[in-house]
Amino acid sequence: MRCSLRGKFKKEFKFKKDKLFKTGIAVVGDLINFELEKDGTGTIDFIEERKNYISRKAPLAQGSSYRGERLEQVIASNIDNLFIITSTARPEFNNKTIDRLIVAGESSKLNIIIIINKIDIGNPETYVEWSNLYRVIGYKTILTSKITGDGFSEINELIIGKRNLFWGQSGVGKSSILNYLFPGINLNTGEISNATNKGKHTTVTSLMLKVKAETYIIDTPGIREIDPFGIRQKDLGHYFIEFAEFINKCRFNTCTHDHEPGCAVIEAVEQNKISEKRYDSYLRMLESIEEDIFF
Ligand SMILES: Nc1nc2c(ncn2[C@@H]2O[C@H](COP(=O)(O)OP(=O)(O)OP(=O)(O)O)[C@@H](O)[C@H]2O)c(=O)[nH]1
Ligand SMILES: [Mg+2]
Ligand SMILES: [Zn+2]
Repeated sequence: MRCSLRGKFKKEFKFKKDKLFKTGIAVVGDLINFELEKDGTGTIDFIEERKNYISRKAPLAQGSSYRGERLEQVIASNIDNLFIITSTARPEFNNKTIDRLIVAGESSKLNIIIIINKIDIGNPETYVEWSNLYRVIGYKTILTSKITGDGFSEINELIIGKRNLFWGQSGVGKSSILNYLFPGINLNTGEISNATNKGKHTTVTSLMLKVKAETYIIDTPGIREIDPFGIRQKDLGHYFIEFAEFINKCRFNTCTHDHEPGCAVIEAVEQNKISEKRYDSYLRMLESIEEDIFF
């Protein structure tokens, strides 16, 4: 049903100086009431409070207002599972992006599942090593390929009775995976650019579909960049879940695990109890928070 928003919502969200606004008034996953108009369209007059939602900083081009301020872009709401989709190659596997998506998911308290797709074209040594890294931390990790059919039965079991969000870079195979699971849905899929090995942003709007009783999937447009929204430097470590057992042992309770003496996280990295690759991601994110005027 095509719906528009009642004017009152737009007023609430109108931009004012010195105030942060969300860009999504009604987003995929929201529960709403609408009034049926004579022309068959609907007018949304009520949006239920969100149980949860996931967001990122809006890309600069559309979200900046002045002096680098970044608005929050809500991706979807009322979600149970966040499937983070990556690929072994074409586009190249990118652990830094996974770690950013994990931070967004953890800060929204979602159940996170990591999918490494296209194992038919990847190097097994590399993708097995990466999947083990995330599995050891505690994340369910699934290796998939639409060519070999690997991994799909596992996804199928996890989605039952849940609202499932599929998120990741363009071209990793989000829409292809959903088409494989539910052949009738016919989502658009696109080629990978031979020049850049990147996706061409085939999916342009998020779409939620009911695929079984009480079971929903959400296909989303591929993202170019992901900066989680609203995360403070001192909180970032909490979203790297394997840091948890060390964080309380740092000498200073304001420790950002960057340079501080007596940091138990740094010590754990030195003793190989925390992966150096994950710690690198952490430091990179910490830096990017610092650079922003608004976190
Ligand atoms: N070799 C191989 N190619 C795959 C696999 N899954 C998807 N692809 C291909 O990857 C390309 C991109 O797939 P899409 O499903 O459009 O990717 P997407 O993540 O939805 O991309 P956006 O909508 O742009 O975000 C297509 O050419 C697919 O055929 C796989 O398991 N193996
Ligand atoms: Mg797509
Ligand atoms: Zn520390």
